[in-house]
Amino acid sequence: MNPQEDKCLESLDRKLTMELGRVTEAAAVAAATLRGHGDEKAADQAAVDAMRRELNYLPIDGVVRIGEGERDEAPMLYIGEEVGTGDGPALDVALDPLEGTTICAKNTPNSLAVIALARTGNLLYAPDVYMDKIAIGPGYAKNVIDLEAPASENIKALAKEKGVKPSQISACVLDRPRHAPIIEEIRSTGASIRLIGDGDVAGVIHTTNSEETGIDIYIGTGGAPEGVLAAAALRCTGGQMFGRLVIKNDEQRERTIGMGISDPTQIFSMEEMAKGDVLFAATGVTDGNFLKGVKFNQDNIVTDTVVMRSSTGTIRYIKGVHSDISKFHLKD
Ligand code: VTB
Repeated sequence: MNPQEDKCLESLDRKLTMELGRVTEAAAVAAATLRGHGDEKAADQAAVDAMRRELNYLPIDGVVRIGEGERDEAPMLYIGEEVGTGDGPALDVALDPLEGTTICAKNTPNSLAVIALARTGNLLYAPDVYMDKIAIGPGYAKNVIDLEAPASENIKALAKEKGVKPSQISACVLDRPRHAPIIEEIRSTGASIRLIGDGDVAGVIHTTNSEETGIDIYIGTGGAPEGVLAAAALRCTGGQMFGRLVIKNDEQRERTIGMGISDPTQIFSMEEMAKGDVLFAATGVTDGNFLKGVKFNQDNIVTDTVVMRSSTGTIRYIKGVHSDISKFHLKD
């Protein structure tokens, strides 16, 4: 690429960062119309439809790499679907129109609409399996955390690095029976645990602003696609994250290798999960620790969105006050 072309893409990226916020706003508003209705599928479908519509206005030649599932199981935003107008840079797209479908269905905190973009080949094409994850926010020495070390050691190392007692550290963990040993380990240090029902993309992002969220570290096993999305966000905010796929059988191993991951047992750093310049956007669906949920007012709809870019490290919080609500194509 010659320098002029590069510059052209650079400025396109600048605009794209802002445009991405429109994509997550649309998905979040659609999902929020079904917030608290107890119907995960309907809320997810509404978010998918809205995100896809808005995404296809973007001047990109995008391919969904982290999406709603394999082509045969997800009719829209499936892995491999081409998105955008086709005119523009060739990009990998990672998305989750409704991260935390159960949270949305119950109208509890921290469900989000999320998306990340990177140049083709720069996102980890992770299969829909579990991933062991560990993440902390910015400002700590390199390699304070170690995915292979016991949770108690990670808590103690982080406390030392932060200059506090382990009892002053707070960890975020998905509330799942599989996490019983990790929970016991963490509690043995005196640290506090925030158990979350779903939404580990938000859980990881919360570590980046512990003063606001009260979360210092994320530990546990969640979805691999959500791991890549979280890594993309952390690339922009700073922080450290490591992930390793949990491969349970030969079918998963073959699928993983088929997606281009030659060593399925590899521990990926956040830089390996999301390389190069990364753009990330999220809009709150339900009220959360770092983004408010969508508000439906008499004359407008209000959204709370964060857009970020790794190459500049700029993080923008955008409060959208939408007076023309027809653009959201909401059903009665
Ligand atoms: C997590 C969580 C997601 O999946 O990744 C989780 O962040 C992992 O799967 O919101 P299990 O529910 O099987 O534990 C979600 O809950 C939904 O995709």
